[in-house]
Amino acid sequence: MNVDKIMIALEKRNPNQTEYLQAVRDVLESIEDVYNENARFENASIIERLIEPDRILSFKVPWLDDEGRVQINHGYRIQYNNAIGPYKGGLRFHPSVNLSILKFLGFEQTLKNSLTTLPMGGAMGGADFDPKGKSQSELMRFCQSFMLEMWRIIGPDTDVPAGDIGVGSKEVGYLFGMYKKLSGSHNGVFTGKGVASSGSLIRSESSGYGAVYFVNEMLRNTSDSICGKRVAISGFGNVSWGVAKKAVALGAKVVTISGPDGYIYDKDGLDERKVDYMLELRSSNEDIVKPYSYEFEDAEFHPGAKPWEVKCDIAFPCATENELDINDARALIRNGCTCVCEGANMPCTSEAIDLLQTHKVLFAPGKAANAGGVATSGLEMTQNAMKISWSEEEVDTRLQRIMHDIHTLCATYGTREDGYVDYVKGANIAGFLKIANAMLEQGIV
Ligand code: NDP
Ligand code: 2IT
Repeated sequence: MNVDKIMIALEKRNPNQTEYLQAVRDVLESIEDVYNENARFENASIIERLIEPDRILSFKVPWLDDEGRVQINHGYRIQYNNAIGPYKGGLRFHPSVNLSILKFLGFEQTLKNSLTTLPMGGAMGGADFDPKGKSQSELMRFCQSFMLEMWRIIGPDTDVPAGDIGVGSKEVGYLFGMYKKLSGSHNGVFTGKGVASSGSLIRSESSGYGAVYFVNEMLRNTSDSICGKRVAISGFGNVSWGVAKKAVALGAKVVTISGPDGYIYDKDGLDERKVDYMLELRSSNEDIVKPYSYEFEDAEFHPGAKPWEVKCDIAFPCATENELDINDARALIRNGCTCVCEGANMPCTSEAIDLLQTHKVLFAPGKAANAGGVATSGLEMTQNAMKISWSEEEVDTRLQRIMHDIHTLCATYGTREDGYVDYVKGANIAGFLKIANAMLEQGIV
């Protein structure tokens, strides 16, 4: 494989799809050596087949707002790769959604799912719909219209969607309800369902919990732990909340959360009550963190700024892609940060990652660190297929074991001669090899 040659061809076919091209290039650069060591990969054009999604369903989503006006959004489902299991991945509702973002997420998901050790292929979907400020009836009507198109191509053994930005258990509930009505079948076609609808305990917390478990695994290598560390988090959504909840429970001091309007600096650190308040903030459907500073008067609100200027030991970017750039990385290093863990998907730019790694900062890429979310989705699929529900303890124990195993995989393929673990390389190689070997076994399909 010649990375530049592949990238030039890919760019020609997908001009301006910057996020997609960025995600592919980062992976190709990591796996180049391993790929070129095995001629069977090249002979079967594994990489050309892996970077291209299997298929994309694109559809319009017409719906009526509360004033009776017709609104139209664009919906998508990308079935990326099903070499190791049914297509599996989230749905994102956000005005920024486009094919480049969904293809990057689908590609990352494919490698991430491979790392979970569970049999899941990769997929991603969503719509350019903005849930902000919508009424419950509008949300429900939108979800129902979205499902009228997507239900045809999903199923418990073919494609199993879940949530992502703007899609939590409430939206999953509306989507699943319409799927059930159309298909006449109550099966495990969605994960992230409410517990009453046969969802798994801990699924809501799992992406954030998993990221904290992963950090503890990284720190264990140096006989350390997250207890007592100063932690900066971005975002205030599902992943941020799970990270805050577990980090606080394990004795860390969480001093920031953030939103599109700016960040909160809470010098006393979050406690259980404040973590619960994050859920209230989120469910207000407003899109701002500023109200936190009214609720807790000692907390400062910094409008229009990012939390990476605050002194911390560990940073968890948990909001969205490319939110932590090289200047932010410089500020973190200057302030003594020793560990950056991607709770979101690709929140750090490639330049930021290079700089962090050059300074020997422990760096966990999202496809390894936030894999606890989809791994617990996998556990939800297993429970649904077996028609049983595991206890909270059972799910959490399995999640911890999975995060431990992902860490081991990354260390196996990413440890350098000086002992520093390049988790980006480790995750990309381990994720790639499993899929590539499955594709080799299955022939040219
Ligand atoms: P939520 O919708 O619960 O929260 C997302 C947070 O990011 C919100 O604070 C949101 O604010 C903010 N945000 C979203 N888009 C932008 C943007 N373009 N600019 C600035 N801020 C933005 O989503 P999740 O917590 O579920 O997802 C967060 C990240 O974690 C994403 O990268 C997602 O792909 C990833 N992830 C999610 C998993 C899951 O199971 N949910 C699992 C693993 C990773 P607002 O939306 O109000 O603008
Ligand atoms: O990015 C992710 O891993 C998710 N949004 C979760 C996907 C899933 O199928 O649980």
